[in-house]
Amino acid sequence: MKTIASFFALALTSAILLTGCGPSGADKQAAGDASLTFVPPGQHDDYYLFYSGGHSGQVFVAGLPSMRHIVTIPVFTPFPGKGYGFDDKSRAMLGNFTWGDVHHPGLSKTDGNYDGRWLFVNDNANNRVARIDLSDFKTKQILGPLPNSSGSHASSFITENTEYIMVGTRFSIPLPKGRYAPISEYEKEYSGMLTAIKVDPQTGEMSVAWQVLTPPFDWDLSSTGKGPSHDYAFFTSYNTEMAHTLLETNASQLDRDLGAVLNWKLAEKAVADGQYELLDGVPVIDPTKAPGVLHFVPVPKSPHGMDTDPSGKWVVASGKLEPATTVYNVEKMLQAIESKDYSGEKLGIPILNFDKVAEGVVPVGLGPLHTQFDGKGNAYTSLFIDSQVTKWKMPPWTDEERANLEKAVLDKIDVHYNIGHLVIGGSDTREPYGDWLVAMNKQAVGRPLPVGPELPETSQLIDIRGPKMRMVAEAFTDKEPHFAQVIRADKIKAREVYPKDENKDPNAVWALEDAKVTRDGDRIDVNMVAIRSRFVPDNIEAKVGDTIVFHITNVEQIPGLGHGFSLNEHNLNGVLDPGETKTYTVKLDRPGVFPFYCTVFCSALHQEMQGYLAVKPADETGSAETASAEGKTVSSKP
Ligand code: RUQ
Ligand code: CUA
Repeated sequence: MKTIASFFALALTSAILLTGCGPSGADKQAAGDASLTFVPPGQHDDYYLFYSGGHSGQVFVAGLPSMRHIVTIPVFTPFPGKGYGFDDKSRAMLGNFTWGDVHHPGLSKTDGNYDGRWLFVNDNANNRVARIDLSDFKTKQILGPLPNSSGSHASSFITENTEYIMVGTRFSIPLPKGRYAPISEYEKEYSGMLTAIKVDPQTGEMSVAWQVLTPPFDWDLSSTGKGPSHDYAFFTSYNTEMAHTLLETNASQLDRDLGAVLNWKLAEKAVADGQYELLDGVPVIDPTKAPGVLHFVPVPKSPHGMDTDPSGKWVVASGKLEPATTVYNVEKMLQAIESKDYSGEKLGIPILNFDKVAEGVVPVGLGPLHTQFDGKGNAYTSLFIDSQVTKWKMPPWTDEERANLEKAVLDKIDVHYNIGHLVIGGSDTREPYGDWLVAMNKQAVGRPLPVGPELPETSQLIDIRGPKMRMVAEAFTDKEPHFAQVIRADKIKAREVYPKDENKDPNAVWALEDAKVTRDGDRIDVNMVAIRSRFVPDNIEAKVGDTIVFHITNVEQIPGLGHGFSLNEHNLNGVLDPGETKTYTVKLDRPGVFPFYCTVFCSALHQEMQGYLAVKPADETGSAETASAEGKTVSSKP
């Protein structure tokens, strides 16, 4: 009996499967693939994924392979969630800008590999570069607007030992900035610029080191050398035509544009030898007067990305309007430079002979943009028009492959839809991780749940461990990742609190009895303690016309125990991490009583963490006092 019952049960199950109930084969396959990205609750991802946030002005941090968003790092844009852009320091850093356009994050390197210290990002709109400290995931410096540069698109690309961050200006303008010249004089009066930003090896502090003047091309992307190409940085331009209107057609005339081959060692030497002129305070090298600093190399056609492989022996560039990608042989480039084997010059800059330095042109597909490397001899190129990623074999090629480079194309995979950048962890280092590829796609119609006409961006995770690429997961982000960087999680040592003994802020107060209010003329300094679950002092008096300066110390030393500080109707929201001191300056322009409270859910009595700033009319006599039981008025000079 039992056997018969089992037989019927089995027959029934088979019938259900055959008649199509339950997941389809493709869905089951997808579910199986997704398990590759599964990170159980409470466990950590293997990698950090840092997305540039485009015109959000931020950086998004996700885990890989789960693709889960972990945190947003505000860089060029105020972000109340982290109290960024409200305290005096971050406000000063942002300057008069409230946004930026972040395109290319670049991790700091030592000996050609990521060292986990800093992440640099560019602002294409306002010509700035910022440094994020990876010990606390906070923006510590914003450099710029850079002199003599307008649109820092070709950055942030980091040299092998973080000697420099390379920047190419996207737009050419009359220099120095502030000078007018009619656009009809574009070729003569406008200039492009390549910039080297020096990074202090101890502190990460950035400063503009020197610049190299160029014709008014539009510099697009960059890549730094390593190994045999250590001394070099490479840049593409999409407007060798030097058009200034209707670039869509006018900058697509030539079959080959010119890329730049910059020898930064020789540029350093030129500066040391005094071969420069100061322009807006920066040593600017005229490369026609400093031979060797700059060469051009022809790149087919309207190029975009230019990427150096892990060995530093090959540089790959893609022309958007050419269905192929070109591999340059660094050794041949160096020989050509050495023997001055040129095919001509442009405005005094020698042009390397394409046929002598190009190793081969690989027919990857339509609209190639960017290339990444897996460290196992393979390259992966994003195809904007075909909406695909092509995997292909890097040189050295066999004679058979060389005779027909279609044979070097190994695999293609569809992405949805138009892909821009793609990233493989460590692709720009000596040792790529070579296991995951993230495709960052534009115009992802139909992918997410509908959220209105403007879509989020999609990124798709592709497993590249086997011979065939395999898409395993998809995630969405706010606008708008361009490029990303991936680093092994154990490379980053993130701190959990700011230890009390490392707090060097002269206005920090740690003991409740040291909290105080000090008046000096129209200025009131409040040295305040934030502790679960109160502010000390919590009652403060002032008058209209005063400037009140809050120096608030979160004295907690427990991981994750932040406090906030919001002052009603004064557009102020601070966030203080454990052990942190921040300063907030507020000009008091109207009378009233303004509550302040903690915005971070810090304890069971978080709601009680509040106080009052009572502002008297200006003509009322009496000086600022604190009515708080703790916290005292130390000096009160009327
Ligand atoms: S760009 S989609 Cu701003 Cu990096 Cu190539
Ligand atoms: Cu402190 Cu809520």
